[in-house]
Amino acid sequence: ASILKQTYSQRAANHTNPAAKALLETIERKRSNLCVSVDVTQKADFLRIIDVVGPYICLVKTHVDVIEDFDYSLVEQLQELSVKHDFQIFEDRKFADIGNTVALQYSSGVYKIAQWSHITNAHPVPGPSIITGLSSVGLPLGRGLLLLAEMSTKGSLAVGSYTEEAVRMARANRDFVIGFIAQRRMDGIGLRDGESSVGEDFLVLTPGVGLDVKGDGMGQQYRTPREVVLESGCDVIIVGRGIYGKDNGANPEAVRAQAERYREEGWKAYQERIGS
Ligand code: S5P
Repeated sequence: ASILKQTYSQRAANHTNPAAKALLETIERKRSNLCVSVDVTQKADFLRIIDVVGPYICLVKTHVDVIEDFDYSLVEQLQELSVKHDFQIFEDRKFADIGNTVALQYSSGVYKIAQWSHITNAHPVPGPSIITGLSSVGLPLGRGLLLLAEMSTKGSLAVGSYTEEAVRMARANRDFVIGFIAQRRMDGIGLRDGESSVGEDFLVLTPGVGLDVKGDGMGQQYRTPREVVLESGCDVIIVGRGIYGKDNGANPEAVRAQAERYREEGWKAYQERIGS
């Protein structure tokens, strides 16, 4: 059957990369295609939000470099929560440098991202060498990479032939590149004469998801879970401020209610897509 009609657990069998498999299995087990993006600057807010949304999500997306009181114990507490609530971890690092530099940024420094983040992402702008650099660190650890093939922002330059080249880079590195940050399915994009995308199953994780507002006044553009999952065929919805709000998730019951709401909307759209 077409990928669009396959269940997440059927699709887990299409993958050999451990991070892709684990994400798909987690989605099915928890009946959640919701990833929460926790973009807050204080450790206490970060951990409280994750503990509240944990039961409703398959994946936590972090920007670890915005946390002001970061120390490595934060990583240990995040890992404990990921076991407690059964979710995967995605550091949204958006690597964009030469292979040697990104390998250092991924493995070393204060954050040692490769040690704890199952999934990370990269801009394709440097070309295939960025994958060579990151995979030298991540592949032996069973990690997976997403390429930013498109962006959610107004005026994004990641369109047309740039997006096509991103998909070609992924096709050439299917052991490590598990999918895309994009706004729609990438199946068949950038195929050259004689090439086919049969047997390909890239995951599409999609930010710019919100039910109540259309934008944020700084270029972000929001679409609904239904538009993203049902109409555009994406696999995971990424929601930040729509869930933790304007007050860094100060009201846990409000955060919990939003997580439940987005989980439900995302899952309904998926069920409608596969026709169950
Ligand atoms: O195209 C993109 C790619 C990403 S990873 N647009 C995005 O918004 N993101 C990230 O998703 C962004 O860095 C932020 O962490 C999250 C969206 O947050 P929200 O509060 O607007 O839902």
